Amino acid sequence: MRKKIVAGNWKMNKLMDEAVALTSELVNMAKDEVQNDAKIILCPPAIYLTTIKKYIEDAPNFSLAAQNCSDKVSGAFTGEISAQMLQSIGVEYVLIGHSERRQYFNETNALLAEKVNTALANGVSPIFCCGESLDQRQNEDYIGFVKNQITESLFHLTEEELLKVVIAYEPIWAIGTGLTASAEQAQEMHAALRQHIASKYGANVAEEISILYGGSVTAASAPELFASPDIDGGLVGGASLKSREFTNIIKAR
Ligand code: G2H
Repeated sequence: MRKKIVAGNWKMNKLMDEAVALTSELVNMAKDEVQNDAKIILCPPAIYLTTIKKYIEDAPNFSLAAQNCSDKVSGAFTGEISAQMLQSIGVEYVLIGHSERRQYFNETNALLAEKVNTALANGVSPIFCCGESLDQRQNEDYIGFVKNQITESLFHLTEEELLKVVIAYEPIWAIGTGLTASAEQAQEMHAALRQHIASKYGANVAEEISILYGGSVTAASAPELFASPDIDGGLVGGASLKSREFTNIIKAR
């Protein structure tokens, strides 16, 4: 059985008191919402991780993810946060390759492969983000483009390592735009990515990998998306900043 996951990517939002209030509300509303095989992952700004950890202590279905980590192990890299540091404060997951990092910080597939390696080497599971732009969807082999992101950043991993990775398909044209991919569009890509993984690692491994959908997910769009056979939950941005809306997305899982 694949893990069902709903992750909330807060991006660069919320001040400390707001972050604490949001977490407390979510824990109150959603701590009994999911069965043992399901997870809620909060991805606050790194500066809040240690504090937020205390607020999810009594909610075993909640975990934390950082939004990024360095590709380097340690040393003179001012401003960076290492995977080992995340592990040392009990953070289980890290987003790697979000399209905003690819776009604004020039993160390439090769660099992301290094980040995946350092995360795994330190016991932090990557939530690896991939997705195509609108131009690529309209003018290129968009499925081939996303498959290649996975090939270049993940296909050097052993089977055991890959099984620790969660994949998040986030079409760039649907991110923060209010344009959600239809359940059919998302399912088409998720099935293609699972098939791609099967071609390299075999069907059993592909069946075990959770593939999340991200891009303007709301409580209204989540039920149909999450009911699709290859969609194992969501990576939610804007709608994860509102406790009631995010709880309703969790319930749709
Ligand atoms: C995609 C998503 C969360 P939003 O970036 O990663 O954000 O739901 O606001 O499109």
